[in-house]
Amino acid sequence: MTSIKTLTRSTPSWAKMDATLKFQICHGELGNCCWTDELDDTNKNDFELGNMDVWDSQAKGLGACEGFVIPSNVDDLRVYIKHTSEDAWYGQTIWIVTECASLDIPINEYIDNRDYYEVCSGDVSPVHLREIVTKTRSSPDWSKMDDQVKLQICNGKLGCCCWTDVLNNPNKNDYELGNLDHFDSAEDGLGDCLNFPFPSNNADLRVFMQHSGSDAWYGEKIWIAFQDMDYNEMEGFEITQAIDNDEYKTIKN
Ligand SMILES: [Ca+2]
Ligand SMILES: [Ca+2]
Ligand SMILES: [Ca+2]
Ligand SMILES: [Ca+2]
Repeated sequence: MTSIKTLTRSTPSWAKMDATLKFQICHGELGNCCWTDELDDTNKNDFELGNMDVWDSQAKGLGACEGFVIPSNVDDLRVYIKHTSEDAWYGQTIWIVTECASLDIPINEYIDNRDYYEVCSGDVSPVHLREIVTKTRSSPDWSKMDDQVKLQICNGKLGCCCWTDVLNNPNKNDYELGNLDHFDSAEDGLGDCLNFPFPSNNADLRVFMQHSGSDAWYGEKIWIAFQDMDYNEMEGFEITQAIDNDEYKTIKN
């Protein structure tokens, strides 16, 4: 291995960071891994909006990953990122570069708060998302909503995420007091989450919600169903707080 390259997203404004990342690269048997040091280019303000940074030396923190042997026919490369502070980083792509190859991995989620994740490289043996069900609280009165929410659903790996469109049944007044609403099609707004692959029915799901508009929603629970699941098998997540305006909130992390 000769270098790692990182491309920081150009939006949103908080995508940049003034902190560092550490990478762990593994393949083959358990423990066949290298760690970088903290990636930090002392001659440059790194991880800035829209910028590519190249980590190709000990001085920049490549550490034990410099010269780490990655066979050209490797089919199980695993990449982990350790975040080291409280300044979130939202990358667009990372590259793992060897003398004869460059593997690019898209990043579809930000990392923050010293989290450590395996990076999603897309090799899931999938089950597919088919339905989302929401339950609105029956009280207080303002729990109901005529505005819009979208969900982001991720599995345990950094960037293995889909976004729904606005979840809305075209022929129904959704999110009314005490009601269950079912979203199971493109028309209902499942967006990229419709048929999105997850590694298993009991994947380590992480669920986030984005609200828009000024009519708050106070849900009670959200269920997510994969292919052929019946209602009783759906994985449910309690909602513990209302969401309003342009808030983005964690339902389960
Ligand atoms: Ca910076
Ligand atoms: Ca930031
Ligand atoms: Ca409301
Ligand atoms: Ca409504």
